[in-house]
Amino acid sequence: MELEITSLHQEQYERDGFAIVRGGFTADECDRFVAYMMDLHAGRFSVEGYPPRQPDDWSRLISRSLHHPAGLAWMLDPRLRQPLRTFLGDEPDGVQSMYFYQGSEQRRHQDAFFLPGCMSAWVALQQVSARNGSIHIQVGSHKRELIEKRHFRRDENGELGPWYGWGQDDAFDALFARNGLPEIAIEADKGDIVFFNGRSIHRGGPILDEGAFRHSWAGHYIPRSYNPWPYESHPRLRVSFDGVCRFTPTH
Ligand SMILES: O=C(O)CCC(=O)C(=O)O
Ligand SMILES: [Fe+2]
Repeated sequence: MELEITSLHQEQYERDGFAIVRGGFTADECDRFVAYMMDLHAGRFSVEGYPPRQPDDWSRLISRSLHHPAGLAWMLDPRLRQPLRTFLGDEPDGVQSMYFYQGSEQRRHQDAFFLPGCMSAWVALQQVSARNGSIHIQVGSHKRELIEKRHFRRDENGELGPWYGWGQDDAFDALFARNGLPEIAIEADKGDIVFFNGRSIHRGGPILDEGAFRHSWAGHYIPRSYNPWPYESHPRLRVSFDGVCRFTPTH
Protein backbone atom coordinates (compact mmCIF):
# COMPACT_ATOMS: atom_id res chain seq x y z
CA MET A 1 0.00 0.00 0.00
CA GLU A 2 1.34 3.43 -0.95
CA LEU A 3 0.56 6.66 0.82
CA GLU A 4 -1.04 9.03 -1.57
CA ILE A 5 0.63 12.43 -1.48
CA THR A 6 -1.43 14.73 -3.62
CA SER A 7 -0.50 18.10 -5.04
CA LEU A 8 -2.75 19.57 -2.33
CA HIS A 9 -0.60 17.95 0.36
CA GLN A 10 2.50 19.35 -1.30
CA GLU A 11 1.00 22.82 -1.57
CA GLN A 12 -0.13 22.72 2.05
CA TYR A 13 3.29 21.56 3.23
CA GLU A 14 5.02 24.28 1.26
CA ARG A 15 2.58 27.02 2.31
CA ASP A 16 1.69 26.05 5.88
CA GLY A 17 4.66 23.93 6.96
CA PHE A 18 2.62 20.77 7.50
CA ALA A 19 0.33 18.35 5.69
CA ILE A 20 -2.07 15.78 7.11
CA VAL A 21 -2.40 12.44 5.37
CA ARG A 22 -5.57 10.83 6.68
CA GLY A 23 -5.62 7.10 7.32
CA GLY A 24 -1.97 6.53 6.49
CA PHE A 25 -1.78 3.54 8.82
CA THR A 26 -4.60 1.09 9.48
CA ALA A 27 -6.45 0.92 12.79
CA ASP A 28 -5.15 -2.60 13.24
CA GLU A 29 -1.52 -1.52 12.78
CA CYS A 30 -2.00 1.26 15.33
CA ASP A 31 -3.66 -1.08 17.84
CA ARG A 32 -0.83 -3.57 17.53
CA PHE A 33 1.81 -0.88 18.07
CA VAL A 34 -0.04 0.39 21.15
CA ALA A 35 -0.32 -3.13 22.57
CA TYR A 36 3.43 -3.67 21.97
CA MET A 37 4.30 -0.43 23.75
CA MET A 38 2.01 -1.24 26.69
CA ASP A 39 3.63 -4.67 26.99
CA LEU A 40 7.11 -3.11 26.82
CA HIS A 41 6.09 -0.56 29.46
CA ALA A 42 4.87 -3.29 31.80
CA GLY A 43 7.83 -5.61 31.16
CA ARG A 44 5.64 -8.36 29.66
CA PHE A 45 8.54 -8.84 27.27
CA SER A 46 11.96 -7.24 27.31
CA VAL A 47 14.14 -5.35 24.88
CA GLU A 48 17.71 -4.55 25.84
CA GLY A 49 17.99 -0.87 26.72
CA TYR A 50 14.23 -0.55 27.34
CA PRO A 51 13.65 -1.73 30.90
CA PRO A 52 10.12 -1.89 32.33
CA ARG A 53 8.91 1.43 33.68
CA GLN A 54 7.25 2.49 36.87
CA PRO A 55 3.50 1.85 36.49
CA ASP A 56 2.72 5.58 36.57
CA ASP A 57 5.58 6.70 34.29
CA TRP A 58 3.87 7.58 31.03
CA SER A 59 6.46 10.11 29.90
CA ARG A 60 7.47 10.00 26.26
CA LEU A 61 10.02 7.44 25.21
CA ILE A 62 12.79 8.83 23.01
CA SER A 63 14.91 6.56 20.80
CA ARG A 64 18.07 7.95 19.23
CA SER A 65 21.09 5.73 18.96
CA LEU A 66 19.18 2.65 20.10
CA HIS A 67 15.83 1.58 18.67
CA HIS A 68 13.39 -1.07 19.84
CA PRO A 69 12.20 -3.29 16.99
CA ALA A 70 8.71 -1.81 16.64
CA GLY A 71 9.97 1.78 16.71
CA LEU A 72 12.58 0.97 14.08
CA ALA A 73 9.97 -0.72 11.89
CA TRP A 74 7.71 2.33 12.12
CA MET A 75 10.54 4.75 11.50
CA LEU A 76 11.50 2.87 8.34
CA ASP A 77 8.01 1.94 7.17
CA PRO A 78 8.33 1.91 3.36
CA ARG A 79 5.14 3.96 3.01
CA LEU A 80 6.78 6.95 4.68
CA ARG A 81 9.74 7.03 2.33
CA GLN A 82 8.29 8.70 -0.73
CA PRO A 83 6.32 11.39 1.16
CA LEU A 84 9.39 12.25 3.23
CA ARG A 85 11.53 12.34 0.12
CA THR A 86 9.03 14.68 -1.51
CA PHE A 87 8.82 17.03 1.46
CA LEU A 88 12.56 16.99 2.24
CA GLY A 89 13.63 17.14 -1.38
CA ASP A 90 16.17 14.41 -0.68
CA GLU A 91 16.39 10.84 0.50
CA PRO A 92 15.34 10.77 4.19
CA ASP A 93 17.42 9.27 7.00
CA GLY A 94 15.71 8.51 10.33
CA VAL A 95 17.53 10.02 13.30
CA GLN A 96 15.09 9.76 16.16
CA SER A 97 11.65 8.56 17.16
CA MET A 98 9.40 9.30 20.09
CA TYR A 99 6.55 7.31 21.51
CA PHE A 100 3.95 9.29 23.45
CA TYR A 101 1.69 7.40 25.85
CA GLN A 102 0.07 10.66 26.83
CA GLY A 103 -0.02 14.22 25.52
CA SER A 104 3.25 16.03 26.16
CA GLU A 105 2.06 19.57 26.92
CA GLN A 106 5.55 20.45 25.68
CA ARG A 107 5.98 24.18 25.28
CA ARG A 108 6.43 25.85 21.93
CA HIS A 109 9.55 24.87 20.04
CA GLN A 110 11.05 24.12 16.66
CA ASP A 111 12.33 20.58 16.21
CA ALA A 112 15.17 21.90 14.05
CA PHE A 113 16.45 23.68 17.16
CA PHE A 114 17.20 20.26 18.64
CA LEU A 115 17.82 18.35 15.42
CA PRO A 116 19.08 20.75 12.78
CA GLY A 117 17.74 20.05 9.30
CA CYS A 118 14.98 17.70 10.44
CA MET A 119 11.31 17.18 9.63
CA SER A 120 8.71 15.04 11.42
CA ALA A 121 6.16 12.39 10.68
CA TRP A 122 3.75 12.38 13.63
CA VAL A 123 1.13 9.62 13.78
CA ALA A 124 -2.02 9.46 15.91
CA LEU A 125 -2.37 5.88 17.20
CA GLN A 126 -5.78 6.70 18.62
CA GLN A 127 -8.14 9.64 18.28
CA VAL A 128 -6.37 12.84 19.34
CA SER A 129 -8.22 15.98 20.36
CA ALA A 130 -8.22 18.65 23.07
CA ARG A 131 -9.44 15.97 25.47
CA ASN A 132 -6.11 14.13 25.45
CA GLY A 133 -3.89 16.98 24.22
CA SER A 134 -3.61 17.65 20.51
CA ILE A 135 -0.56 19.16 18.88
CA HIS A 136 -0.73 22.83 17.93
CA ILE A 137 1.18 24.23 14.97
CA GLN A 138 1.77 27.86 14.01
CA VAL A 139 0.76 27.97 10.36
CA GLY A 140 3.49 29.33 8.09
CA SER A 141 6.08 29.71 10.86
CA HIS A 142 8.51 27.48 8.91
CA LYS A 143 9.18 30.45 6.63
CA ARG A 144 10.17 32.69 9.50
CA GLU A 145 13.12 32.70 11.86
CA LEU A 146 14.67 29.50 13.12
CA ILE A 147 16.02 29.78 16.64
CA GLU A 148 19.38 28.06 16.97
CA LYS A 149 21.39 27.14 20.02
CA ARG A 150 24.19 29.53 19.08
CA HIS A 151 21.67 32.42 19.30
CA PHE A 152 21.74 32.06 23.08
CA ARG A 153 25.54 32.28 23.30
CA ARG A 154 28.37 34.63 22.49
CA ASP A 155 29.97 34.11 19.10
CA GLU A 156 33.69 33.65 18.53
CA ASN A 157 34.20 37.45 18.62
CA GLY A 158 32.42 37.73 21.93
CA GLU A 159 29.29 39.26 20.36
CA LEU A 160 26.04 38.35 22.06
CA GLY A 161 23.70 36.12 20.09
CA PRO A 162 20.25 37.57 19.28
CA TRP A 163 18.55 35.53 22.05
CA TYR A 164 21.35 35.90 24.58
CA GLY A 165 19.98 35.97 28.12
CA TRP A 166 16.61 34.52 27.12
CA GLY A 167 15.19 31.30 28.46
CA GLN A 168 14.61 28.88 25.63
CA ASP A 169 10.86 28.41 26.14
CA ASP A 170 10.32 32.16 26.45
CA ALA A 171 12.28 32.77 23.26
CA PHE A 172 9.98 30.45 21.31
CA ASP A 173 6.90 32.16 22.77
CA ALA A 174 8.36 35.54 21.81
CA LEU A 175 9.10 34.40 18.27
CA PHE A 176 5.59 32.94 18.05
CA ALA A 177 4.12 36.31 19.07
CA ARG A 178 6.40 38.22 16.73
CA ASN A 179 5.44 36.01 13.79
CA GLY A 180 1.80 37.00 14.36
CA LEU A 181 0.56 33.94 12.50
CA PRO A 182 -2.41 31.76 13.45
CA GLU A 183 -1.97 28.57 15.42
CA ILE A 184 -4.15 25.57 14.80
CA ALA A 185 -4.94 22.56 16.97
CA ILE A 186 -4.65 19.33 15.01
CA GLU A 187 -7.56 16.92 15.35
CA ALA A 188 -6.49 13.49 14.24
CA ASP A 189 -8.02 10.05 13.98
CA LYS A 190 -6.26 6.77 14.47
CA GLY A 191 -3.78 6.27 11.65
CA ASP A 192 -3.60 9.89 10.49
CA ILE A 193 -0.10 11.20 9.75
CA VAL A 194 0.96 14.80 10.24
CA PHE A 195 4.10 15.63 8.29
CA PHE A 196 5.63 18.86 9.49
CA ASN A 197 8.64 21.03 8.83
CA GLY A 198 11.34 21.12 11.52
CA ARG A 199 11.17 24.91 11.47
CA SER A 200 7.44 25.02 12.29
CA ILE A 201 6.70 26.31 15.77
CA HIS A 202 4.54 23.74 17.54
CA ARG A 203 3.64 22.47 21.00
CA GLY A 204 1.78 19.77 22.85
CA GLY A 205 -1.57 21.36 23.65
CA PRO A 206 -3.33 21.39 27.02
CA ILE A 207 -4.89 18.13 28.19
CA LEU A 208 -8.48 18.55 29.31
CA ASP A 209 -8.91 15.03 30.60
CA GLU A 210 -5.98 14.69 32.98
CA GLY A 211 -4.26 11.32 32.80
CA ALA A 212 -5.91 10.36 29.48
CA PHE A 213 -3.89 8.23 27.14
CA ARG A 214 -2.86 9.76 23.86
CA HIS A 215 -0.91 7.10 22.08
CA SER A 216 1.05 8.66 19.27
CA TRP A 217 4.40 8.32 17.62
CA ALA A 218 6.76 10.71 15.87
CA GLY A 219 9.70 9.97 13.60
CA HIS A 220 12.33 12.60 12.86
CA TYR A 221 14.26 12.61 9.61
CA ILE A 222 17.07 14.56 8.02
CA PRO A 223 18.06 14.74 4.35
CA ARG A 224 20.77 12.29 3.28
CA SER A 225 22.91 15.19 2.08
CA TYR A 226 22.72 16.94 5.46
CA ASN A 227 26.07 16.25 7.00
CA PRO A 228 27.01 18.72 9.67
CA TRP A 229 25.91 17.75 13.13
CA PRO A 230 26.82 20.85 15.06
CA TYR A 231 25.20 20.40 18.44
CA GLU A 232 25.82 16.91 19.66
CA SER A 233 28.81 15.64 21.54
CA HIS A 234 28.35 12.10 20.23
CA PRO A 235 28.26 10.83 16.66
CA ARG A 236 24.66 10.54 15.56
CA LEU A 237 23.17 7.32 14.26
CA ARG A 238 21.06 7.77 11.16
CA VAL A 239 19.18 4.90 9.59
CA SER A 240 18.19 4.88 5.95
CA PHE A 241 15.10 3.25 4.50
CA ASP A 242 17.29 0.60 2.90
CA GLY A 243 18.33 -0.38 6.43
CA VAL A 244 21.85 1.02 6.21
CA CYS A 245 23.08 2.67 9.41
CA ARG A 246 25.47 5.57 9.24
CA PHE A 247 27.07 7.80 11.82
CA THR A 248 27.27 11.52 11.26
CA PRO A 249 30.63 12.80 12.44
CA THR A 250 30.59 15.68 14.89
CA HIS A 251 32.99 18.55 14.75
O1 LIG B 1 3.10 15.12 20.49
C1 LIG B 1 3.39 16.10 21.18
O2 LIG B 1 2.76 16.40 22.18
C2 LIG B 1 4.57 16.92 20.80
C3 LIG B 1 5.14 16.44 19.53
C4 LIG B 1 6.39 17.10 19.13
O3 LIG B 1 6.79 18.11 19.60
C5 LIG B 1 7.14 16.46 18.05
O4 LIG B 1 6.74 15.39 17.58
O5 LIG B 1 8.15 17.02 17.65
FE1 LIG C 1 8.46 18.82 18.52
